Amino acid sequence: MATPILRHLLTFVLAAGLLGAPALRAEDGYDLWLRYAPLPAASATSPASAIVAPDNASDTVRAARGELQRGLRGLLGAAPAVQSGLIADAIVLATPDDRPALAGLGLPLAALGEDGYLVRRVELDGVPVTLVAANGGRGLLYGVFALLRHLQTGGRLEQVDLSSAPRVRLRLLNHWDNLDRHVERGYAGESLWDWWRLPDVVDPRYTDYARANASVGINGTVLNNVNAAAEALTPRYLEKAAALADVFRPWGIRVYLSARFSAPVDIGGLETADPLDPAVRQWWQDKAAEIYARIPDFGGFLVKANSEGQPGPQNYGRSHADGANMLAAALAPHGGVVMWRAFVYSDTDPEDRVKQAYSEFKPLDGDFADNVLVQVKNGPLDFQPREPFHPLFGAMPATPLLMEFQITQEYLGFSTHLVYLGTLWQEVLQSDTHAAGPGSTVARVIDGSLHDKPLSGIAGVANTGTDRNWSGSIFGQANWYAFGRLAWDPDASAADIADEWLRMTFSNDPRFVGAARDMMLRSREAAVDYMTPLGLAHIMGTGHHYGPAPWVDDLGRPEWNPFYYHRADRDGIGFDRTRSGSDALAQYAPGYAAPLYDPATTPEQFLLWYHRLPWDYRLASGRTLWEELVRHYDHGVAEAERMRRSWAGLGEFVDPERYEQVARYLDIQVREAHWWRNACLAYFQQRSGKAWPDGVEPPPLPLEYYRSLRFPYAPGDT
Ligand code: GCW
Repeated sequence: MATPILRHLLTFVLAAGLLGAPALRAEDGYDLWLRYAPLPAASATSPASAIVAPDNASDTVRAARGELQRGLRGLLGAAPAVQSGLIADAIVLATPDDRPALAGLGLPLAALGEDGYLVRRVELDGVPVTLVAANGGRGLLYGVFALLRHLQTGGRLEQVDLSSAPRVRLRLLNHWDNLDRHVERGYAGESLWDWWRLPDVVDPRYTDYARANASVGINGTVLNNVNAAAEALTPRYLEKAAALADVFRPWGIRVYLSARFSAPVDIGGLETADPLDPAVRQWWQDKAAEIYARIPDFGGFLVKANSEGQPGPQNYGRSHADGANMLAAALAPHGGVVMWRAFVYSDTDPEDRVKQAYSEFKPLDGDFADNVLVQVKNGPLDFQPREPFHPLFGAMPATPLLMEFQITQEYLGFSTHLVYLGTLWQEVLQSDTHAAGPGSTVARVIDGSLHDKPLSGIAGVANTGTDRNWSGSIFGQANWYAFGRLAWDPDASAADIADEWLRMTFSNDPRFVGAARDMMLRSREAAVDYMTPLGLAHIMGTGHHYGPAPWVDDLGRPEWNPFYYHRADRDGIGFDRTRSGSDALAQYAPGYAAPLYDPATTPEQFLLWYHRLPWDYRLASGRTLWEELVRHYDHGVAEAERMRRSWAGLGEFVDPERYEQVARYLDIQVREAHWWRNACLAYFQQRSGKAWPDGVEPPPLPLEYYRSLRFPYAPGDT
């Protein structure tokens, strides 16, 4: 009997043969959204006659030119030649410096800054052309990708009219990649960086990585894990990092490194890493000079200090600002920045964990050097399926705050759950902090506009690895893509981004795009519902964070335990963060916090995050809290099943290899959604003592079964 894959292939080949349709070429996902698949004849756009670019092109302009040729060859079947003379219907890449005629066109080039671009049909010296204009090479590169995206998503060359400039300066990936290639929280194979063979062997894949990032405007990458090995700063490894920097440079991507705070002791032979010690300061200055000698455009350091066992300035009785400023002073002469993480919670402090970062950092506002950004996770806990925005956003007007999102799905089912994160990030970015009155969105804190900050940044913890498809799953690629697009424009719409990605990755057929976009847009809420509905959080398995474990209550520190976050017993469930509890709400501006003090005016999605309520508490629906909790878990499962059904109807639009992988993963997701629902409800039912609501299926197995499951080799663990 044929395996499902064979069966699918067979049906597919037969159907294609019978209908005389061209067979969809099997694809493994390596090409991401840069497949440049031939445009269907019906929508074919008029070909370009040539690519006109300056003779003395920089590496970046050469990269742009090459990408344009590659893209057009795929999309239109032929790559126009590159030449320097103008001819009608050419695509012209130009900056005001190399083509003074641009000045006469009255184009709004000044507003584009260094990285913005403009693509439109114009007459240049009397010749009708498609112009890609920018103030420099990077802008041209981004303009070329925008033009290709326009064609890939069904736009026509003769109608092109695009203009955009990034709102955020630093648009970075953070790799939690160890030097032994293990990726902390990685679910897509090993690290892309083959540290051992670098710099002698430079994998061509590094170029494709850079192309993919450049195509969405990502302009920097932190190569190594924030739980950093000091060896990353030794000459041997700097040479390797320099080789990667050489590959990335033409694509507008700078290299950054995570710095271990104790490096002067670990690899420098000093006895202290005290940031106020002159020898320590000198050591970092020398280290910076050494790095810049090898990597002249090195971006700077990312630092996790005094957090989860990492060393930091507090080991020497100094503050986070002392530590950050010491590194900032070493980098400043070279133009580098320090990204100092605010992900701190103490191992001795009994304060509500979600309050601790604010308590620690807010008093330091104004103390950081000009080239320091404080890097803050989107929520105050840890990349949960849903959290309110972090209270530091809006609360440090004198400090540039860099947003840290997590692209890799540590708490969201790993790479086998289809969870489109664009909607999660949009929800955070559009949250109103009320810090400077209504309309003070997180997006405006991050892009620097709210408090007039010249430095701004967004980082995403990467989901890339050695898997052929880069992200461990095809739909995981959408999260990488969406991260880049939102970093460029934090007000972009997650729905539009999903639409674009689907068209580039699969097909422009509206029947496909409509159904698949619907799956993507509902997927995150589905995951919230089958994992942590109504404001629950952090009830995942210990260490690996795979699967449900709300019952865990015996770990060394209270906040390591899922139980700490829900406190379910006979009387009720939830964490009281109002005045009668931890009053974490006091860390937010009153405009945001006021309605949240009352459960009746708290959005249900945050109900148990802010309130502890009795099981019989009635929600707006008229149902009790217990009934509503059950309903949400059931709804999450139904949504996962619905996704699987939707995908089953989309086979004709997708090549068999990618179709099958998505289908198999959806099987896993449905199975695990049931598992989450059953395990959590079995546990909460036991804690509450409540009867199963009418018509609800009790979990098929006893709680003990779910509690007994162990996952010793789950990927990505520390
Ligand atoms: O999300 C948690 C992870 C750790 C991670 C830490 C952090 C890199 O479980 O693996 O360490 O956060 O962000 O520092």
